[in-house]
Amino acid sequence: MGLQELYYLACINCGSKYSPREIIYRCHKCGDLLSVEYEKELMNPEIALKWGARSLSVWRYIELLPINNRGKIVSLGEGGTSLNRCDRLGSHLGLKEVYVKNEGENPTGSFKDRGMTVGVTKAIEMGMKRVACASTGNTSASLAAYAARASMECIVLIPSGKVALGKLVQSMIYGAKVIQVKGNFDDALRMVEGICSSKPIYLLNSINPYRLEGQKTIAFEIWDQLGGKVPDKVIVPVGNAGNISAIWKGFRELHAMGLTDKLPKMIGIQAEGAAPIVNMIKMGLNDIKFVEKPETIATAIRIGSPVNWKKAVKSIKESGGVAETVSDEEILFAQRLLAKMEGIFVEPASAAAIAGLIKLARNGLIEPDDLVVCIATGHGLKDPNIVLKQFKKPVEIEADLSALIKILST
Ligand code: AN7
Repeated sequence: MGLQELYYLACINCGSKYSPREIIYRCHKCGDLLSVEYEKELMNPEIALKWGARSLSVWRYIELLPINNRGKIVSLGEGGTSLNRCDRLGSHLGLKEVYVKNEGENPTGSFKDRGMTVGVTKAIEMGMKRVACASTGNTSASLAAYAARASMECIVLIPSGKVALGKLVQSMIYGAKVIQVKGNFDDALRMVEGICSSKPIYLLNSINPYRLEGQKTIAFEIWDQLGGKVPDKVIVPVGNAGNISAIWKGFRELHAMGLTDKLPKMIGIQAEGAAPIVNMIKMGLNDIKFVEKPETIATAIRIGSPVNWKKAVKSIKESGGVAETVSDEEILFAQRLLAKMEGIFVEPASAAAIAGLIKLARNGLIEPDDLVVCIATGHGLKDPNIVLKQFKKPVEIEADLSALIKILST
């Protein structure tokens, strides 16, 4: 340490500024969310000259990440995920340029790793020994892994019986203390915020602004992978609403640095049974009405009180984007379509972005010439049960060649 930081925390509502050395999750004056802001000298295109020499990853963009000690980064090789051009899917939908950013390629299989590499590094800088989160599964899997990597104690609260098998197994094997709450994600988040404000435990839900800094690198990578271009539209599945806000912040910073003169429209997709943000935007309300009993098969986004709703609504409105819901059936259909047409297997929450693409293309809200990027947030193997339920058991034959020839000819 001993550095003079080139960043600080600012309240998104009243603008109050806070030192990055303070452990704080909400503004002391008005209680609103905080955001990491950088000094003007970093908003400079010359910063990007250093990026080209490094491989594609979260830490390629270290100049714009809020870290003081570069020697103590907790990493598992996160980021650098592929941006797949999907021409078969695109032409099926009448669209010229569709891409899928496959965040399932991250170390624990979701985009959460981008946030946790920064968040857990920050926890160490702050001298914390314990970290905690509430989670629908991916946040806990990721935090458990990074905490193990950093030799920290990890506590995760999950909604009882509502976390996909693969994610539950991950938290267990990485050695986290896993606590099932007889309630939903929103209940678990309330509890974990309570415990972290009264004990020296570092909170790593997306209310923590450092985590979102890691996640904004999705925008930086897309810009890099498109050769310095920015998409027309970016489609993001929305749960607690941190990721869409983080990605928008990334694009805005590229703009502020003079690296692009264009910005994408941000499109947020929620599941019908858990869509407080879409409802608010579509109904033109000024305040959010939380969903008390959120329900969807996409358990990752089964969230009724998204903590980052203000940031997300601002991202969608400021960018000129839209918000849309998709049904569970549309999600499962999109999941199969993407797997069969493009060889990309994503979990249901991520398939919500593809379902949103299909719906909006049909409604004319995505134009044939648009360059669209869908964020596939998590790997399909996280939730194998949802797929097994939809298929019959594969055929079984005797172990001889004639049986094989027979079955292949029918
Ligand atoms: C695959 O793990 O909230 O809107 O606790 O796992 O930033 O919350 C997961 C969220 C999308 C929504 N796709 O992102 C958690 C959790 C997948 C996810 C989201 C999640 P946010």
